[in-house]
Amino acid sequence: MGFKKLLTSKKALLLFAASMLLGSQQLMAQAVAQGTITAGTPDSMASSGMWTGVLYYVLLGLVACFCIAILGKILKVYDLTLTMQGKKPINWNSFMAVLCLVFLIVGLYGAYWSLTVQGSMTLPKSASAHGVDIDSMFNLTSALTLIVFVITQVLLFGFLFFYRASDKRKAYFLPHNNTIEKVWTIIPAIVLTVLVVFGFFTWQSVENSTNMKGDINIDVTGHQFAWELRYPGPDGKLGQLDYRLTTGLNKLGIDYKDRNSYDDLQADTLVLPVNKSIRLNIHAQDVIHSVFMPHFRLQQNAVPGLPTYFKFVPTVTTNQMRSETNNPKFEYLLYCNKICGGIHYNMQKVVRVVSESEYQDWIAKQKPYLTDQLKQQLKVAAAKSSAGSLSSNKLALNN
Ligand SMILES: [Cu+2]
Repeated sequence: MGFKKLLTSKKALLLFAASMLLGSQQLMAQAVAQGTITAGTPDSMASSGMWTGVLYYVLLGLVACFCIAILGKILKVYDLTLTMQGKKPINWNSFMAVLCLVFLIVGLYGAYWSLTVQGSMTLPKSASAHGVDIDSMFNLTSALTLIVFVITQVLLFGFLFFYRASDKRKAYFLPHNNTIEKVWTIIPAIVLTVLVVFGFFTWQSVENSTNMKGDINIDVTGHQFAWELRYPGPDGKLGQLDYRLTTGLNKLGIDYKDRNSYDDLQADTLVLPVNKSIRLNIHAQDVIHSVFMPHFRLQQNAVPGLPTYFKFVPTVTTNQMRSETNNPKFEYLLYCNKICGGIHYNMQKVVRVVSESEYQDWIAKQKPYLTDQLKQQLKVAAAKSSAGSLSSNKLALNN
């Protein structure tokens, strides 16, 4: 095979992709074992050293492929020599059958390795009340599919091994068997029905949260490329928003004709009191973003012009999670889960779950959105408006 042909060969590309994948997975597993990275913090993976390591595994994969090809050629020569000497040639059917058995054992070990080593790289236990239900649904689905996976692989490769072509027996012709048809239709139908119904009720309980009262209402607004947070002030109510009122100072377009807006607060960190029901009101100002808080098993799109919301109860404080994960630097994060533009990766916010008293201390220190500068701007706008210009964002400060 010429070099040009090798480059365009699908098999060669497939081998290259497989070695890249295996190499990066192997290195990630090593990094986790050494404690260089921790579960849930994939950003720290982007080190140049890792890619040199992947290249090493790609080369190792290519060397292994060459060795197998050379071994194949040697066997072929050996086989031809046996034929020339009038001896019994290699039984290729038995040879392939043994290879199938080896493939089954290596493959099953690979699946076990992946479960134990990479399994530890998944997220830690859920930190929200509904997350426990989602996790149990995920675990049940994984357990069932794992059982089916092992049974089907053992049957597939076991049949290839035990019923390989042989001169000593004749193949059994089986055109149709109703019992087998019934078994492999009814059993998957029952299992899938159980999974779908279980999933439906779990999803209903998560999304259909109308009877869960939101103790704290928080506005989360996405724009390219940051999240803005708005907390209600002492009145516990958030004022109305109107995107047409957005200015340099009034970044969210808060409507100050609504008195509930006066004491609204701005914050840099999403701080949540533990075991309280939280309602996130989700907005977007430009393109579709997505509020993604994986530790709370929470994701909801932020759509311009269509406010959405998500209610949930955080159940594990940041400090508890730090001691449980043995990681004193652990932080919950709020990500954007829509590729919304060039600096999409920058849309991260720290989420901190604290006790009720810590929350009260923190909220008391947050600054109001209505700054003196903004008050000044609104007064000018109100004066202009009363002088006959277009109606604008008036401020009724005579309370
Ligand atoms: Cu985004």
